[in-house]
Amino acid sequence: MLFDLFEGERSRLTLGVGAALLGGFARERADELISHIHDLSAQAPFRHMETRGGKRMSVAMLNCGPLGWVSDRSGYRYTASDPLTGKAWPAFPPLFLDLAARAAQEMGFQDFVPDACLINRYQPGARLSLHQDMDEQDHVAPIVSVSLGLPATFLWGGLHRNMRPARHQVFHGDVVVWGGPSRMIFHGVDVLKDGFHPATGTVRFNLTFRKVR
Ligand code: MD3
Ligand code: FE
Repeated sequence: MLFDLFEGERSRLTLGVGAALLGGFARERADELISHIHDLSAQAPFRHMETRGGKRMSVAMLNCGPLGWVSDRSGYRYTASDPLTGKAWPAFPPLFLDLAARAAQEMGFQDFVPDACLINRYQPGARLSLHQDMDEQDHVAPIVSVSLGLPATFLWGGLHRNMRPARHQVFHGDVVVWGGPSRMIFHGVDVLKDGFHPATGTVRFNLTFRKVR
């Protein structure tokens, strides 16, 4: 595949004002990140949340940090405890905070301290339809995302849902930072293709670090 030629290179791709894909930024810590994901999932299991309309999301999720994003028939919100276990979401592994701050800094956002990290797990066939992230009170702070395992296609739309999205491949260890005017862009992830990645097997993980409050 043509993309494999470039997979080993570190590169920055500007997606919009305040938004860029930092190729390979998390690569050298990827194994540690994945091992933390496995530990976290023993404390707060991956689950398929329901949308307000009662549909089961194809992406499985869990959270770590002070706040976690949840969705059910009453809608979307951030909570301090896991509705499944009643316990606080597991704490941030220090590496998570460190990596998120370094990636934000790379894009000029100083002192990024997220209070939530949503961990998405995509199995083949899973997708995330076009949406805006607007459940956070802070619309100024950036969001930092880390891709692990199988490659995926990001959909990068506009400020209106009806704009046809651009498509960007993301690979194991890639980081996307978006803030400023790009914070409210419609985005999503295309249907995950079958595959095998030595670090994650048959899945893709994505971490999104957010400042909610
Ligand atoms: C922002 N997750 O959890 S994050 C989400 O790969 C979410 O799991 C996706 O969207 C995932 O809310 C994508 C990275 C991303 C990609 C494209 C964007 C964030 C974006 C385009 C515009 C704004
Ligand atoms: Fe999103």
